[in-house]
Amino acid sequence: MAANKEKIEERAIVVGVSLKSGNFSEMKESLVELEDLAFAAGADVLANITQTLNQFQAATLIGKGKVQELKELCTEQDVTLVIVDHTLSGIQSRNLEKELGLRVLDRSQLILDIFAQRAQTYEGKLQVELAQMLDQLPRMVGAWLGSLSRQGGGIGTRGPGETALEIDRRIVQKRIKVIKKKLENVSKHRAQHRNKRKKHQVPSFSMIGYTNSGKSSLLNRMTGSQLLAKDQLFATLDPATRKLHLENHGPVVITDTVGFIRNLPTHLIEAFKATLEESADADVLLHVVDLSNPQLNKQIEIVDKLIEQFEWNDKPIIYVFNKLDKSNLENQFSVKQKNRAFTSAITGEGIDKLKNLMAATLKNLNTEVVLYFSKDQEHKIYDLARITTIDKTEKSASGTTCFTRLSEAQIPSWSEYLLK
Ligand SMILES: Nc1nc2c(ncn2[C@@H]2O[C@H](COP(=O)(O)OP(=O)(O)OP(=O)(O)O)[C@@H](O)[C@H]2O)c(=O)[nH]1
Ligand SMILES: [Mg+2]
Repeated sequence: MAANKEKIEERAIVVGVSLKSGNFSEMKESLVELEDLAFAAGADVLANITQTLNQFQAATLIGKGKVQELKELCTEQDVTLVIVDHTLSGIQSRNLEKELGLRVLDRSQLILDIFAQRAQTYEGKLQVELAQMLDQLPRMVGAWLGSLSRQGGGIGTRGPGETALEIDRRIVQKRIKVIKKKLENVSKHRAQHRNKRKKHQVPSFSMIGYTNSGKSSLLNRMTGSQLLAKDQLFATLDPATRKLHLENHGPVVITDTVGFIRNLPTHLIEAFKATLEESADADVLLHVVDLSNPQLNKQIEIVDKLIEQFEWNDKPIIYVFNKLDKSNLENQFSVKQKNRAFTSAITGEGIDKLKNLMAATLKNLNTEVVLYFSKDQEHKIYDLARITTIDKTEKSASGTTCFTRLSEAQIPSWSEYLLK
């Protein structure tokens, strides 16, 4: 994966942990991904170490011996940052940082840092700040208690500590309130935009999928846009909507949005609710999959689970198996999903088939209707042809009958011409 070369400042070591009762290969897969994430954040990953434990250690997550091993490796490699592929409590972060004399991040904090680096828009920046605040809040208690216990704690030290902690917590909570309020306002504005689109009755698609699967590239290829597409995790943060004319249907809009990954921080999901609502509003979801990725089925499973969690599964989903140009046959044969298209955003292969499938999916969503236009209303047929395909027309001396399909949203504005 292409690194953020211009920004590489950190020399990092990544740490994978799992329980003996857990799944070792899953831990390895996740750790490889963590290296990509570290790369995307601008760190050079020099080494990785793993530990399988009977149970996690309350003080440092990993065992004492492992901390020593890690410390030696850090000195040897002149490391500036340690990233642990597991959630760390406030106490654990603090203890590890003390032991190692280095900054220690966990997976969530790393992802949040990437998002903080990428955020461009006012809304994006607010969402990231909210996620970071929400993430920090539960860690604060542990970090404070950790510091007290290190000082010996006991009578007299606890009171002021708790007061200071409460003040800090209140500051963070206050800030959270302020950001939420600001985000609500942005969200309202955005909803108004969407309503406008609804009024125009334009069917909408939303690109979703694992990060780096090629969502932005596909949107660019289909609509001739120039959205940022990059071999980097989480290249896209802010949603973008583009128009497209589907030959067998009419105008539609497609929205590109932030990608997903395994163990997406829950605070991030909460903070990005407004962005995700944009997808929730679409008529059809395009689930873009990197067909060339060895983990493709795992990635589909992760995205499918999120779709379920967001309660989007009542929508039609088209699986778009992208990067066909560099995938092997074995991966292609492993595809089980039925409503699917195989594409390459680079060569353009399969894009027309995808567009046909999109039109057909919309058609299925629509209801067959028969509309009658008297002679003086016939100019309305041009408007009709702009939003849907007219399958058949029958002319008579007094007017024209049209056989077509309309969506639930479209029908009300045509009710006066409706025969059936
Ligand atoms: N070979 C090949 N590469 C592709 C294809 N589609 C996208 N890519 C490459 O994959 C990388 C990621 O593409 P993006 O379009 O940024 O992916 P994305 O899904 O928008 O990623 P995020 O916004 O980071 O979630 C880029 O380097 C693209 O050039 C494809 O069909 N074939
Ligand atoms: Mg993108």
